Amino acid sequence: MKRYKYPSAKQWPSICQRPVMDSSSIFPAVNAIIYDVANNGNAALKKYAQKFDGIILKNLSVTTQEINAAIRNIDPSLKKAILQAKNNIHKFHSSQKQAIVKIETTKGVTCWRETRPIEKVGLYIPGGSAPLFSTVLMLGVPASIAGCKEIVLCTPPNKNGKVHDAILFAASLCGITRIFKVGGAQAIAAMAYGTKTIPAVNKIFGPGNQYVMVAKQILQSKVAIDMPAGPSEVLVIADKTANPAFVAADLLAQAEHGTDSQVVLVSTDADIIKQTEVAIQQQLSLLPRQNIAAKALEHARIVLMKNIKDAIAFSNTYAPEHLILACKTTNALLKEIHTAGSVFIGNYSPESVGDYASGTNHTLPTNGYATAYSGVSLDSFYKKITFQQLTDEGLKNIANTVTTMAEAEGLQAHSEAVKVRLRHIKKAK
Ligand code: HSO
Ligand code: ZN
Repeated sequence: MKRYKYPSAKQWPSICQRPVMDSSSIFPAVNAIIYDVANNGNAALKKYAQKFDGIILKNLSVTTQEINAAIRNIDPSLKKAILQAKNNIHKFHSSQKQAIVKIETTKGVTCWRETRPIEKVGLYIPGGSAPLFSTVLMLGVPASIAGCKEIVLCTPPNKNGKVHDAILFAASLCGITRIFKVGGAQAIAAMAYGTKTIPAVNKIFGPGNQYVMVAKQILQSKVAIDMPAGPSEVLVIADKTANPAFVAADLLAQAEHGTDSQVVLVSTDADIIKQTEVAIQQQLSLLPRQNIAAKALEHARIVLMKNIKDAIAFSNTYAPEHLILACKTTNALLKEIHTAGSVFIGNYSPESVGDYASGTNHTLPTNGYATAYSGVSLDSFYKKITFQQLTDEGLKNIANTVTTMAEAEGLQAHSEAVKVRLRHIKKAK
């Protein structure tokens, strides 16, 4: 862990720096996979399933029988948990629907905006060391509320050629039926270009390893993506009211994601820091993923600050994916938070609840992108179209403004498109 005591504001940016990930070395490999999938479609996907997942696949699609078996086989208590999480995520994301507001900007000139679902979306769900079926809900629920016509899901199969029951159950809850046993950069390429089996989509969502991230980055000229991604992060602000055992647990929850997880503790109280460090050591030894968490903690940062105001300002500089406020919070303090993906307020709001079940989305901007990006929401699955309608009166009211500006830009035809109508209106009267 790296420890800092009362760093000056000048030092904050360097403390806040994320490790620079140089992915240039894997670009050639990812480009080759993309090229192969674009040209050889399913055959390339089956070749990579054998190479990377160790399985010979006859069929890339998950069958209805497989989905039904997963629904039958899933552990009843897990089923119940997924159902409650899905309901909360559904409630919160449904509340994001917006009414159409028509505005008369000038008399007779009416403007408004309407949303339309992105027609085809692709969801990528990593397999790997932890099958993230919670991410199926986080992406599938808003996609289905938005009304996306085609929702495609790609996820790598295990060694037996199977997809985790919970992934299939969560997908079925969201009405997703087009599920493919394809992982890695090849899955992103398949959803971008389409193959005989897998439809090409308009936007790709979801986390993944470096190969997946690089593939999304490369294919951005062909398909929209949710957001650039980096390792997951948490920043906890703790004052003397914090509970060190809770803070330690939250830091470890983040650390167990991966050895590259970013863990930051900012506190105004040296005792709380000390007690949290002790609690981390006690709790760490009990965790099944302690090796991963311990590695992540090696580059964790602990910052002692003079006051909460500085702690919040530091957090705004860091722009954390998750911000936990283990401190006395007031509305005035919340207003000071300008930059974060998702905020957890008070001692009883661990990040884990947002990761799974409170209702908010867990697909959030990392790597400082919270400065300009928002997490996935209902909006992420919509396009917004603006409309305008003018009456003859409206056109007369705005004509002079448009013709004056058009002519000053040297665009006479723009001006004429207005004037021809004005002459027509005059004649008709
Ligand atoms: N904390 C992760 C989401 C997640 N956690 C999934 C557990 N499962 C990124 O926000
Ligand atoms: Zn998590």
